[in-house]
Amino acid sequence: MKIFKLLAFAAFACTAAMGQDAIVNIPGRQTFSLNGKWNYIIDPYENGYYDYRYKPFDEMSNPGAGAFFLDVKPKDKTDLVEYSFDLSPTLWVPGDWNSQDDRLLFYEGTIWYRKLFDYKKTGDNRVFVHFGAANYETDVYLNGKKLGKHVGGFTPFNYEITGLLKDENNTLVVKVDNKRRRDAVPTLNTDWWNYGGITRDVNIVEVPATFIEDYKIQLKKGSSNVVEGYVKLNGAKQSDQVRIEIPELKASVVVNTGKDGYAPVSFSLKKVQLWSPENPKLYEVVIASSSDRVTEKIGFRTIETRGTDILLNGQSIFLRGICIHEEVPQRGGRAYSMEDAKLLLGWAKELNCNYVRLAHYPHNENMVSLADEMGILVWEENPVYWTILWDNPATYELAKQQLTDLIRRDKNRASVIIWSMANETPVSEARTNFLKNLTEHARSLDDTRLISAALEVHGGGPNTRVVEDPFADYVDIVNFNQYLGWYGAGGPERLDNTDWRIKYDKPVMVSEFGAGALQGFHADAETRWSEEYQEVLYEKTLNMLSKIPQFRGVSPWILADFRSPRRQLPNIQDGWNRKGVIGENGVKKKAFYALKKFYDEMELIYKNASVKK
Ligand code: GCB
Repeated sequence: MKIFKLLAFAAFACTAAMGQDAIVNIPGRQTFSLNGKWNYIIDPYENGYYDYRYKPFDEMSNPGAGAFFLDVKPKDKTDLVEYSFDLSPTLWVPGDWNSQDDRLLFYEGTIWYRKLFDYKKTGDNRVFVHFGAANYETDVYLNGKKLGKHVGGFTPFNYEITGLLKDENNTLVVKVDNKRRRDAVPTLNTDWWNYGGITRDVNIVEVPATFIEDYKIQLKKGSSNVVEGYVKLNGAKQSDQVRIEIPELKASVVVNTGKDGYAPVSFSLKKVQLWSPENPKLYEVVIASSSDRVTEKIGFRTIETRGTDILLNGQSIFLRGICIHEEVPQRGGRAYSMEDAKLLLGWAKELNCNYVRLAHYPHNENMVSLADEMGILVWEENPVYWTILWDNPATYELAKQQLTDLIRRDKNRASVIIWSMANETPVSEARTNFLKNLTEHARSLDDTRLISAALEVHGGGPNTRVVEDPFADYVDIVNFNQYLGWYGAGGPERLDNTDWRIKYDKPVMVSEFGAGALQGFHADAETRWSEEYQEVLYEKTLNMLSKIPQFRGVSPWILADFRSPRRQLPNIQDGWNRKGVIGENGVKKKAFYALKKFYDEMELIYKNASVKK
């Protein structure tokens, strides 16, 4: 009996960890927002999850019991009488908890959230609760029943709640735990703030009994007019006819889904205007089955490499980029809204960027939809950062799941051109295999985009730097991070006499360089932390990199100062990484203008070169 219970629990835990595939294009669906104020209980010892013998309530005969007790008024139950959501304060969702309550700035642990809501669905429609993301482990309970557990801090997930939903007085309880873990992705050690909480939108999504769960509508690899992709239905009526239409182009096709709800899609476009930074043209695409209809704006473009060139729609392009963390410095917290995206990408545009590196994990969806509209190319990154447990199969599965979910979410975004596998990972056989397997997986899901990773550099003598990494053989673009003139011996003068040895016949980009500067601190260019030091380092680095023959783009570190617990130098850092070209207060530093000047020049050079051709 005991064994049976254990097995039953193991099966539950397994499906829970995997979750259900997230529905794509939430803005294109019928939704009811659960954003707003949620009551919360800080639970560092996880009393709501474990009993006094440290046995999870979820493993008992009534999974979700612990959370259920948290739902009800203290006087109704004897267990956990110390807790009351009704008497608890509120946090704003979406949002990290660290920036909303002074007591939580450094908090790493469990917080319980509760939202009460009424919702009346129509007919035999189905209903899901969808989370844009919550960091890092999330257990979800509705009306006292466990829906599942999701692992991973930056990707969407949803649970079907059709059978549990009541017209009135629904209680949604969510346990979020942001404790760092050695075997997690990312792992214990990062250079950013471990913001916890329900950091992105929460929506109730209502769909027909059989609905369009997912689709890919993109140009076929190597073609500038053939659309290739698929549609996938979810529901009882899997075999159906689905029409895909682009009214503005008078293009359409009808496909028949099989018993698994899946159908490949292929059709050609006449006179399509290709999406580019200069002309970020998006077309309305309509996808309609016999019971569901979804629309989305999608752009069409090609991206490939040829020798050392990156070709966008067949034209050689230089990627004028900047790295961005998902953080609004003035607020000192996670970015989540369209307004936040406008601020961050607006700054990138002011720099004359045509490209951004969204570091070091998947950012919220507003960033990529706005990038589509603004014509900004995007690098998206899996949070495989520094010292992951390369030999642990479960860690690999976590990395793979997060990459899968990211590609599922953003595969229809024209702006996204690069999937990055990792950042600054130390070379070893286990690590290279790990990244190689991830790469093969990414290519199997999406062969239309480029694969890269931020690699490391090593010395090859006093004035030589070498880029040589076995993983470089598997990527389309060789990217590396380098901090000459900041980390290591010497200052910016080192940048005047360093040569680069890069043997790869591939485009080369520099995914990071930079220097710390406190906005408003002025001194000579030899004084660390001054705006002048950072400015000169930018000028010299850009000059040095321009001499690398395969140099096709750069994303300096970083757009704005960001919080990091590793950065504690008093009066200078005070908990902030100061490598932003914009200060924590939103004020631009001198390096901002040095970078913009370089980008204005590069834009001209590439424009003239394309005119000559
Ligand atoms: C790096 C990391 C980045 C750090 C940066 C720094 O190489 O990729 O996450 O924040 O250096 O400031 O040292």
